Amino acid sequence: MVESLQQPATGPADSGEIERFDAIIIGAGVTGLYSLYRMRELGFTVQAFDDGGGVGGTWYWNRYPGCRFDSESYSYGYSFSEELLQEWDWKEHYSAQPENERYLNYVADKFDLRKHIRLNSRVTGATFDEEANCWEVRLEDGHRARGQFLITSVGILSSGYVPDFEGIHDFKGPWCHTGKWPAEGMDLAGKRVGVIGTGASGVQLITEIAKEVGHLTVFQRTANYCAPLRNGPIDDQTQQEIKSSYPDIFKKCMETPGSFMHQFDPRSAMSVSKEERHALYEELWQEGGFKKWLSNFYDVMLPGEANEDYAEFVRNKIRERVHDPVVAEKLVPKDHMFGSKRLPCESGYYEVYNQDNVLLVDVREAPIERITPKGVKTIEAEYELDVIIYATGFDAVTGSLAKLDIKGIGGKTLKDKFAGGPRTYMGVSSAGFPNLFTINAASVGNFVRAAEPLVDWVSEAMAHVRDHGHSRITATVEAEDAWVQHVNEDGAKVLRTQANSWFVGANIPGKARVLLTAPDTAPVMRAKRNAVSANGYEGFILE
Ligand code: N01
Repeated sequence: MVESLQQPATGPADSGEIERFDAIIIGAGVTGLYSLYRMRELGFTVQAFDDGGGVGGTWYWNRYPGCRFDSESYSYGYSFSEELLQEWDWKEHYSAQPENERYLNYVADKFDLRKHIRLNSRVTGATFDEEANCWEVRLEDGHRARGQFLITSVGILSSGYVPDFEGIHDFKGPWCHTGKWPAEGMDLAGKRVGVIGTGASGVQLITEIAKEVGHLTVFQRTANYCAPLRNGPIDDQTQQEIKSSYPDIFKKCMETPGSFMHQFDPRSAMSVSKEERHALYEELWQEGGFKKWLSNFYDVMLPGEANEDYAEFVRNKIRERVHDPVVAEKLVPKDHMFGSKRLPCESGYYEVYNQDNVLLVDVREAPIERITPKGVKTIEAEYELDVIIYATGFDAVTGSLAKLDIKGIGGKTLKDKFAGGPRTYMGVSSAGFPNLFTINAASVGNFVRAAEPLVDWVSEAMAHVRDHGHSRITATVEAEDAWVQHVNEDGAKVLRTQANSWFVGANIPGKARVLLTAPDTAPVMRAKRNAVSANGYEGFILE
């Protein structure tokens, strides 16, 4: 496997002494950077540890070709600084990884956050000291630090998953996972490349590398509903319009279920004629990004007749673009509802399969048997390859937390506690783990829009603890049980629990199948948290 992102550790030299802070943050990605900023503003001493060689989290590690936003760039930036909003020019409507990484570096510099960040520092464990009421964090290099609060800003999709294929290490050529793409890149020009996985990462990667590889073999287990991203550069006039309308953009985002800029049409798809319905489908199809479904009839994103009607519309769009009808039918999803898995956006994905040097292998029909020294062997054939790329996803939400070896009261581990699925109160606190805030477990949607209010709420809860002279805050068992029951019962009704995907842990063999995030919309989650704090942190014990 290619592993080259690691650079020497930066930060204070390890003197063997235990450093002390008010709060320790694990992760210097989108959420970690804002946590640092916000908590420091509230007067806390803070330190972030990140195992990456740079800041950016997801936007540091996922540097595979084609990686970019599929929410509008200007809806994804931080909103907390008007100066930042006016200074930063997003170059494209759906910005690519290099620019996103630059943006997060710019934020780290502008707000002087780097002095609180220790890079190349993998946290290997954290234990709650019950007498001192603080967390002790251990790093791979032996370094230790203590803080009253521990904040896991480790991202929901950061623990890469490579299937345990027999013979995986026998392969003679280079191979890597999309989420750990080497900084110096992979030499794919003219090579025979195999890509396993066709989720959002695979779709972006395949489209981009098909332009340079010698031959591409795509191993697909499940076809996805992909739709055109319609990216483009932002011209000067649009740039000015964006900058003058940020309050409006963010207000819109705060009102929608997933914190995106788009609001559903309040009509039911089936309440209008087929002509009218399809006229809106077609009109939205020409628009960028998620607008195609998030500005659509509201019931397109609910299980039922409208959902299937729109699914067939998308299937036909796929059929129109792929020349070979047999290949087209393989690319048409038929085994899950539209929107029940994450919907990838693409920029020429289906046309890739019209290239003579591209082969689609259906590994549901003929599963992968093993990896061989020469390539990939399915039960039907062996495919000889120079490079293998695993676009096989992530052990979402709980995967990264489990790796941290977090020990709470009585030495109990978070990993064991979460073995049957996350047991939290509102995704942020878990009984028996005082002063730990798991702020990676936000609702899904536009990540920055969801993360900012969540970090604000957690930071204010920490200030409340400090200002009232408490030493601990932790969820009660009752509040946690009620939350888990809510996630299970109401989660069963939402579209994203209707298919097997990372949303429910079903992509990882042996992982419990439960909704890993809140079933609530973003406005409902914010209202719930605000009601909890307004009621004196109802559901928490303050000691
Ligand atoms: O991962 P995935 P991803 N044999 O889990 C296949 C975000 N994201 O990295 O569907 C063969 O979606 C698996 O097949 P199946 C976004 O939230 C955002 O692509 O399980 N195949 C699937 O095709 C997204 O949802 C952007 O049958 C195997 C693929 O691997 C999330 O990250 C861009 C297999 C994994 O798809 C994860 O996306 C990229 C096996 N044993 C990602 N195991 C943006 O645009 C797995 N697969 C912002």
